Amino acid sequence: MHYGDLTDAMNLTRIIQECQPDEIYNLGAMSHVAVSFDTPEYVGNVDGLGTLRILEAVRILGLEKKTRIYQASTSELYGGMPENKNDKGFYDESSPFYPRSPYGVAKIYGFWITKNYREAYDMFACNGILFNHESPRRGETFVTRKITRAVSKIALGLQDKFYLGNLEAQRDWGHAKDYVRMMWMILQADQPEDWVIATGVTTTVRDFVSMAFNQVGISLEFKGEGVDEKAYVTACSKQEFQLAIGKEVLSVDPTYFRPTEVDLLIGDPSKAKNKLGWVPEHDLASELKDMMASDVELMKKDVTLLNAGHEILKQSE
Ligand code: F7E
Repeated sequence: MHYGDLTDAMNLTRIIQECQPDEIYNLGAMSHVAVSFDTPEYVGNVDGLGTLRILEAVRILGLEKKTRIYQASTSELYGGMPENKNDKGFYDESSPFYPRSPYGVAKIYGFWITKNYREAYDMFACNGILFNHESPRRGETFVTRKITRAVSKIALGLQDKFYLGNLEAQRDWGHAKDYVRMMWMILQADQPEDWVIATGVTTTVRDFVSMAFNQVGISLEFKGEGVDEKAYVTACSKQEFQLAIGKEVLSVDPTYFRPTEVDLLIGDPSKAKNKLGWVPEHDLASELKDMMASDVELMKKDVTLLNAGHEILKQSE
């Protein structure tokens, strides 16, 4: 393990010189789209110029022929512009870009500088244009994990309700396990190229919420529109997770709206499937099952701690 910093070219160059790596996976970034509006310069430095620093270190160390580089590119490059989808209604490797956040703009620099170094210096440098990928390890402020954590807490009686921003947004959510395997496959390919990794299915945030509650046997109905939309419990089928029928569990909070939103993303992974033989093992349902099972277990530990706390309080009274 080495201490690294994408804003420090000397540090990166020294680490790469010491390690003489066969492969570099640049997954380093400030990756939260909403936060990038608050820290645009930092994001440009880390996500954009940080990519250049790695490429340039490999080049000046004379490792162009030894070190293969994977750049974590993103579906945020497309910005969800409907007119830029292909004939089949998907974004693919030839769809034009139109980023809608400082994060997307910084990542577009990372994309092009990777492609440029590949062409200019004949380096094995590739972009994986990954659509959203989730798992139980997803950061707690990204929408999927925020939902699975909140739903688990609400089902266990640890929390009353929760708040989200744009429920209409649609994302192509895949499982991180499948996507990370594909990152590795990209660097084992015969030629350096850019690849779209996606499931080809898109789902609204609202439907993701319903699916997460369904995992604990709770059905919902949504009422109201825009900032007034709310979700209420309509049925509970599991003995373990019983809530009052009609209970309000979700409201919209405009704090979570973004200055510019990416409304809909859906990717076409045909190239990765046909050329590299990538076969994803998960769909959204199995991914959600994984995330909910993990968060329910995690939150049950909170219940145990809470009960132990109550017991101590009772004894001290
Ligand atoms: O938002 C909406 C939000 O923050 C998804 C990153 O890994 O994937 C990720 O970017 C959608 C957006 O991910 C809340 O407005 C509603 O439309 O989970 P997210 P993202 O912005 O799609 C791409 C591929 C990356 O490259 C990024 O690094 O959900 N949404 N309510 C909300 N989002 C959040 N975070 N929190 C809410 O309360």
